[in-house]
Amino acid sequence: MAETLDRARALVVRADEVGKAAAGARDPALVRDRARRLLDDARDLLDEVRPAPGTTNAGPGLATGAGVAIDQHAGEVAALGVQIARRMLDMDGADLAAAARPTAGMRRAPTTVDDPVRRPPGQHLTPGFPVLHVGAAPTRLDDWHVTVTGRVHERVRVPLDDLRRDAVTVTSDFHCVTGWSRLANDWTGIPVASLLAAARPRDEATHAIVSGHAAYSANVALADLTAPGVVLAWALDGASLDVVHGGPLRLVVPHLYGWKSVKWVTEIRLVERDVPGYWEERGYHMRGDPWQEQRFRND
Ligand SMILES: Nc1nc2c(c(=O)[nH]1)N[C@H]1C(S)=C(S)[C@@H](COP(=O)(O)O)O[C@H]1N2
Ligand SMILES: [Mo]
Repeated sequence: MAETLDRARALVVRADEVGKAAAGARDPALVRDRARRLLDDARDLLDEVRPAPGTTNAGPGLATGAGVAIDQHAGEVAALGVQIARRMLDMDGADLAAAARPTAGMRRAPTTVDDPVRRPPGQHLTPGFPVLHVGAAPTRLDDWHVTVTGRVHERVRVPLDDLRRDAVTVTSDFHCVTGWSRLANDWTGIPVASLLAAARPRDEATHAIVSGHAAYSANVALADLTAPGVVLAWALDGASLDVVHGGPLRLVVPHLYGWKSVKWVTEIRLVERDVPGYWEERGYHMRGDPWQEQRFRND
């Protein structure tokens, strides 16, 4: 099982190398060839780890511990390898090189120079900005608003346009549990602390369940949710946030693994004890600190 995970991670590292090679490539055909082989390998691995039809990795099986989670995680990483390789094949050599440079409306390249000091253990940079979520992105985006519910003195419901009045821009790194990191992202949004202050949390509130489109959710301790740099964001690197990356409104908790950064946020519910969200129910860690490699429940 752990070996599968290593193989999956190696795929993403290879994708990273192909991406870097592409930027200075004299022979685009060679790069495409490497990307194609990568795609084949990633698909093979994905087939291996995908549960047989009719079975599921989720649910009570998790009582057996991190094994199931690692299996699912390897699937997620392999899927990421497929995604990256496919994207590479969709581009020709020139496009791949261009992908390493800033695009119009962006102040910097999607993947900047590596900074090992800022990469937590087991993480590496990937080309571009992978898109990772379960289910499909929402299609109805008008009239977006977020509610703060649960253990609060005052339930609030704030339309996105009102949030925009208190905009801040913060720079932070993003680390996905599948092993990729994207450094130096400029997120524009509202500090979650200000939104929560408006709802006046009750004394007994210790955690929040942040939920969004497609029944996704993540649990975050209030101390983590109100930390500096934690925002509900609608723009990234100077451009409005793509729907696939969580636009019109996503949570960004840069000091925890990316699965806590819920996309398409509609509700923050304050609770008086730590209850698992979507991935936590499936074996991921309750907190998810990348510097301590808190990937799975028992880490
Ligand atoms: N609503 C929703 N938010 C989500 C997810 C999801 O499946 N649904 N996936 C999470 C995971 S595992 C990661 S790593 C990041 C990925 O963000 P990105 O697609 O913008 O790179 O979104 C997080 N937020
Ligand atoms: Mo993730």
